Order: sequence, then C-alpha cells, then structure tokens
Amino acid sequence: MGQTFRKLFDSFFGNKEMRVVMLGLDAAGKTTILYKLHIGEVLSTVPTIGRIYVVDSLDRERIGKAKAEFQAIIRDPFMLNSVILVFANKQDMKGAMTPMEVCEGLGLYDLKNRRWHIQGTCALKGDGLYEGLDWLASTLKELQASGHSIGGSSSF
Ligand SMILES: Nc1nc2c(ncn2[C@@H]2O[C@H](COP(=O)(O)OP(=O)(O)O)[C@@H](O)[C@H]2O)c(=O)[nH]1
Ligand SMILES: [Mg+2]
Repeated sequence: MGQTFRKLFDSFFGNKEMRVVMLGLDAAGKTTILYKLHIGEVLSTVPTIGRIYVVDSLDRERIGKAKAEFQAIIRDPFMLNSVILVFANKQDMKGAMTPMEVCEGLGLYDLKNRRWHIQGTCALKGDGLYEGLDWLASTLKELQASGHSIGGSSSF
C-alpha cells in the first residue's frame, strides 16, 4: 500500500481496517478517480464493507446494464450489510443524467436496510470525490461505533 494512499486512507477511515472497493462499467471513470486521489493500487485483506459504484452519467444507453451489474453486486451475500456510495460521474458534461436520474436508473430508491448515498462528481476536476468519501468514512465509523455488523464477513 503506497504512502500517499496510506495517508489518505488514514485521514478518511482512521486506523481501523476497512476495505473499500470501487466498481462500475468500463469508462465510468474509475481509473480517473484513483488517479485524482493519488491512489495507485488498493490492496487489502480485510472484509469489504464499503463499496463505491461509479456511473458514467452521460451514458444513458448503458444505464440499464449498469443497473443489472449494480443489483448483482448488492445482492452478493457478502455485501448484504455494506455501505454503498454511488458516484454519478461526468457531471461536467452537457446532457449528463442528474444524480437523481442515476439514482432512479440504478434502482437505488428500492434499496432496503442499506445505507447509501449518491454523489455527483467530475473525476477530471476532482469535484465531489472528497465529499463522497467523507460521507462513506463517517457512515462506516458510525456503524462501527454502534457495533453494527457491517460487511457480512465472519471477521466482524
Ligand atoms: N468529461 C469527463 N470525462 C471523464 C470524467 N471522468 C472520466 N472521464 C473520461 O472518461 C474516460 C474513461 O475514464 P476511465 O477513468 O478510464 O474509466 P474506467 O474504465 O472506469 O477506469 C476517460 O477518457 C476519462 O478521461 C469526468 O468526470 N468528466
Ligand atoms: Mg480503468
């Protein structure tokens, strides 16, 4: 784990071991986000408890495909109690779906018993990334403090 990532990780998530995984269809902006945050590689062996799903808000054609992938991910038995952050990326582009449209497109409103949050982002400029991570970190900390089982892993 690189030094820069370590510092960023610590500043957001404290010293507790937490794993955050980022997913999304190709070209959604995942690599751009990691680059912007100076995260080269995210390696960890601790349970997955936070998940970031990145959506290309400009890609109306594939929002159905994104929904299918997203719904499969959140139905994963290991993800049942996970905290979900959605980045509605490419908000700088004219014609992009609003975060609310992305929310509807993914079926986020139907999520029961989950803590989720949608954040409009422009990964190129970095807009919204830290706001989103801030929400994720504080939500994970809150759940951990309240003794909630998060992540659905046997380690917790
Ligand atoms: N306009 C715009 N383009 C973006 C944004 N984020 C990523 N891109 C572009 O979208 C393309 C795919 O991004 P990339 O990070 O490789 O997507 P990945 O496949 O999810 O890793 C690249 O050409 C990026 O420069 C954004 O917020 N706004
Ligand atoms: Mg990539």
